[in-house]
Amino acid sequence: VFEYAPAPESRAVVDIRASYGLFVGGEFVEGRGEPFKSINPADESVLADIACADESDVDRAVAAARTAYDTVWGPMSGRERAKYLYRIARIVQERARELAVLESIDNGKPIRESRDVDVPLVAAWFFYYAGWADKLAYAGFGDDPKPVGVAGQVIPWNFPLLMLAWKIAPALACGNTVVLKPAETTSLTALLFADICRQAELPPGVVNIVTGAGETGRALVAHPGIDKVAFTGSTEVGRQIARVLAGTGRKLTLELGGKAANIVYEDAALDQAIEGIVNGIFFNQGHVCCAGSRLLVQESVADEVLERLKARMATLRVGDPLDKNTDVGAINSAEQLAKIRELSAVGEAEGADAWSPPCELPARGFWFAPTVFTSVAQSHRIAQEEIFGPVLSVLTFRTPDEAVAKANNTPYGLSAGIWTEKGSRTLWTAQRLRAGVVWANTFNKFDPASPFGGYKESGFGREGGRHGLEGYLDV
Ligand code: TXE
Repeated sequence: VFEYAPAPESRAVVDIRASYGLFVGGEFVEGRGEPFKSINPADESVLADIACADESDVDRAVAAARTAYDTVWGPMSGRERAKYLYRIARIVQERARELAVLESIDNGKPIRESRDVDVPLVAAWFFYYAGWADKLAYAGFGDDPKPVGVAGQVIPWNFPLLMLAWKIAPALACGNTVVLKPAETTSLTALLFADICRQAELPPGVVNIVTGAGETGRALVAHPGIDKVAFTGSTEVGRQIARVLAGTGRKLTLELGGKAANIVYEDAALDQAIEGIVNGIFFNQGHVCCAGSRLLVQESVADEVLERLKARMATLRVGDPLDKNTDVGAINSAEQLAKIRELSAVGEAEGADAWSPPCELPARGFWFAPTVFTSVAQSHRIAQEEIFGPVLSVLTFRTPDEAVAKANNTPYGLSAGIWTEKGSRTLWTAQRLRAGVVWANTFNKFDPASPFGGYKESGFGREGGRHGLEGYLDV
């Protein structure tokens, strides 16, 4: 199916092919839908043609997953399954450079992040869940919890490899087989992962990758052969999926958007807090569901925090994702850039003040300068809606009660941050925040042993830790 001629724009470390097939039953096969192009967001060049799975392809993939579940993976002992997961984890480590470079080319994120955060966490996730595969009887779900069967998994483009690991590692550890659909703008590392599955000699059909856009995702989640759906993406699509699954008796977990508050109290260690604010909103260009997109700063230190924050923002390097010194890379797609621009324009129209450090953006590609909005009111759309870009909205508060009330005043409830030197204040605040994750004196820290997931419109179900097994087991 492949032409192995690398696309002219491919960079030295990775061999980007001209076209890619679907991964079904352990083979790369052609899709029956109309192939689409994967674009490098940093220069708008075409990276490759990607196969599109239509309904019949999804059907094939689900059938392959079912056969693998019935004949090999379901009956296999947890101890044997663990060996495959450990093997995948090790190959991810061995091929880390290739994975990181391809992730940065395809997604636009800085190589420093894909190299130091995304790829190491992918390996960590497989190591962690490998450890559970033969210990499920000790997970507190009864002596002999059973796998659910075939999982249909749909993931977004912001952490293509890491979201894949969050979905696939626990599913496999519990004895399920999977059909996963990556986001249409970031299929390449999922297909490289398929190659890793082959290298690990994972039995055919245990992992299947169907590429395509929303139509492919729709066909997957609606397929009657799927026993469990796991989705990460927009709240709107999450709602649609919940409607499709209503009344079918099939399991569903949803990880949707966020509008996290990063709360800075007047007694916080400000140097640290500034780094945390910057990391909270500019990490991965702000394409982070748990991004600290609202800064809530206590009034008495607001001027100082803003002054220091602007000085720090002026040092951020925006540019080539493959440059090791880059802090902020490219926006993932033209669509996402348009959304960020639109919401930023709404922010100004509603009366907030935008500020960006002077920075030259590349002429080609999708770019947005790090931006901070002040004079933001709680009712402003930029204080309520997920922008999913490098844009921070600043609000102030006087008392801890007011901080909590403002932090909780959005439809979302995924994450939050607290900056204070007082432990008692941290606990007081954390107990009152309606958010699935609360970080104290840090932000955007992830660990496979720690459950992650939302309250309210941020979704339900947990990924990571022992709780992450629950969605993949029948108890
Ligand atoms: O999301 P979609 P988009 C938010 C963020 C962003 C906005 C839109 O605010 O600006 O969503 O992003 C697949 N049935 N988040 O349009 O459409 C789709 O192909 C089944 C937050 O990219 O939800 C992709 O694989 N699947 C978020 C995946 O769903 C469908 C991460 C996500 O795409 C489908 C991403 C359908 N009907 C965006 N329609 C987070 N929580 O991290 C689309 N898809």
